[in-house]
Amino acid sequence: MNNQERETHVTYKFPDGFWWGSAASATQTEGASDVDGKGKNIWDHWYELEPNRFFDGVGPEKTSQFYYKYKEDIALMKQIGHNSFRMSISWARLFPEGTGDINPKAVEFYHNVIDELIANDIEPFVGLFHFDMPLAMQEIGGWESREVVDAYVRYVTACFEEFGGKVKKWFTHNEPIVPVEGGYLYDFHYPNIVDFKKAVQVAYHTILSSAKAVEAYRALSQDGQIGIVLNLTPSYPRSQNPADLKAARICDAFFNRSFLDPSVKGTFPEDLVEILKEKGFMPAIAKGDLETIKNNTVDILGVNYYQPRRVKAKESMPHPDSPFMPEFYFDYYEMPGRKMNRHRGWEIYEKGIYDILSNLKENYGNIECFISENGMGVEGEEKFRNAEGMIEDDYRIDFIREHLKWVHKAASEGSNVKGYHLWTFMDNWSWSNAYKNRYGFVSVNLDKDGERSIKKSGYWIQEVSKNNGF
Ligand code: BGP
Repeated sequence: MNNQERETHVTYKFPDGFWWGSAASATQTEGASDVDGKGKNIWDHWYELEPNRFFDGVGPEKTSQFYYKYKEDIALMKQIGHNSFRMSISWARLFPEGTGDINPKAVEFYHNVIDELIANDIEPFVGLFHFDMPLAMQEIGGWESREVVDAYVRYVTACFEEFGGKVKKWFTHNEPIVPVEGGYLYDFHYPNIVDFKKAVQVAYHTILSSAKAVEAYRALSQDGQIGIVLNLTPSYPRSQNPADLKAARICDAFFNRSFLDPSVKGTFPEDLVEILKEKGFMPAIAKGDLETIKNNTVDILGVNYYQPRRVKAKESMPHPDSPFMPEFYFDYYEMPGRKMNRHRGWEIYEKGIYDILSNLKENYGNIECFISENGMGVEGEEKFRNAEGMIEDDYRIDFIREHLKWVHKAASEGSNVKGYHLWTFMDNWSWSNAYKNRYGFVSVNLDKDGERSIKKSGYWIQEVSKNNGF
């Protein structure tokens, strides 16, 4: 091998046409939260109510200003070799009241962004709901309300009609379990309710809304694919003893199969349904719903993977007055020697990504999928900026590379995995951590009007995408 061959020698070669890119969401990047007719969403509202619940008191208006800088940002995506990018449409920008008249300025903005991506050979992957319920819809009950499901279907249908000629990859929801957990169980998203029964209704309506979106999309016979993005957290038992195994299985039912089964198979996990029935937590299900869910499973699955769950059998019973939680059935434990991203408090377990892909291959018909988020949030990255002004984020390169090795292994064993998107393209505002942890291939300097600069990982992924491997 001569030197040049050695430099471009690719050990981990990915399937042809592999999607390389990153993901972001409207509320976390656009800014312009009250201009050009955008309506308020729950984040704008919650920030007005309780700014102290947000890290450093920084709210969603202070984002990376993608609304104004999208051309510059898309040029950077192109520069670092992206052939795809997942964005989301803000429902409250398109329909300020959630329903009713469409906002022409928003239509124009999203056309401009989509056109700019396509002109740069970057395939737009478009999400329709990324945690940002329009306030007007929350005021009539949010996902607890059937009316909101209907309004969502009108909103997504308008998106398909308006943008479907250009967008060929749609996603009904991003991590739909997170608004359930945050908003209705663990108090980290608005409306900050703690009520398991409501949480189940919200989860159920979200699942139904996704199936109805798939149905609406197919009715238009557009030649694209529609999917959902789920955050999957493999549940590993502490030991092989039956009590630990059972605990891990129930945890998996609550946090993974709850959304995965209906989205991909059109059915609900029996063990979970049994618990809901036994405890009197079954949601209200209208006639015809279950057929809608059964008949409208997704074409493609986005997998967000950050961390596993380490599970053991329940050791002590909760206080009888404490509100019902999934954790009534299991405890978490800290696996000795585990690797941690201490900034975010999440375990790093690269093989988890392989286990998910293997599970999809074995148990979910090897559905077409891609890694739609994976990433490492790090505090204080400025200290890694070198004399030339580049952040040397070697830890992020290691993180991505080690995960990609497992994705590669899964692909070589027949997994139908088609791409890898990092969370996220550029440092952005996070729901409760604002700018504490930085995730991007590109840094955003908030003190210098959001000045962008490509990090070392951005140059690294440029090579990886060019070589379709590393
Ligand atoms: C996922 C979300 C993203 C993003 C990411 C990082 O759950 O889809 O929107 O925020 O997690 O998490 P965080 O911002 O909380 O560190």
